[in-house]
Amino acid sequence: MKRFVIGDIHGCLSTLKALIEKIALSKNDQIYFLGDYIDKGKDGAGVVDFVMQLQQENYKVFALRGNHEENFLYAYKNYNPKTFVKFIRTINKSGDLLEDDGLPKQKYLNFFQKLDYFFELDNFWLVHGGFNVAQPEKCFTDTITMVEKKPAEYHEELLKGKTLIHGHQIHYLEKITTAIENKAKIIPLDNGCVHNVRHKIYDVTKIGQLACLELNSFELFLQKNIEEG
Ligand SMILES: [Mn+2]
Repeated sequence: MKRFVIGDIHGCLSTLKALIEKIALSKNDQIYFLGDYIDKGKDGAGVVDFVMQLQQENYKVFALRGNHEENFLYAYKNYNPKTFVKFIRTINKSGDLLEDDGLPKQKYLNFFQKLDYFFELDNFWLVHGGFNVAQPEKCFTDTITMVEKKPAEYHEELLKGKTLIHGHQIHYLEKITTAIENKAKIIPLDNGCVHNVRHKIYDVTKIGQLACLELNSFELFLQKNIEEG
């Protein structure tokens, strides 16, 4: 049994499918997603459909919540017809998550609401952003920090010496591979796969890949962005 952890996908469905092929996922394996399935890229709804399909086909899927799923739910909770549709369709380019009348499709709401904030495994913590280690009493209840924290921080005692694996903040490939080679206590897995053409801050020659770490072998799998258009 292998345990695969996949970073931020942001609507890159073809890239995700290619990565799943590359790792030769079987139904005995576990697959963990670090959140941020939607927005920025062109097919967030398709990514969620694909993850739900894996679940329905009885793959062992463990899905975390990113700030983009959290923000979708927050915007819906504070529903305002004009701003909600503008936020989802125009700003986030995720109109496919909505019905024609502008309300969210129920299947996506259900999926987002069920997403976990973190997983604790034998030797690992998996979380989208990080933990509030500055306030120990809130460390495992501060869900805003779990989806939003940048940069992720470590605390030996609170995190029991287990390795923290997170997404949310784009890291250059070299930073990711170095953390894995050194078995660092914090391992970032977001290489900004959606940004293969331009980015206002990052050098796009060092980002643009969807990363997957297999936890038993510590092998890193990379899939270059293959989205069209
Ligand atoms: Mn994020």
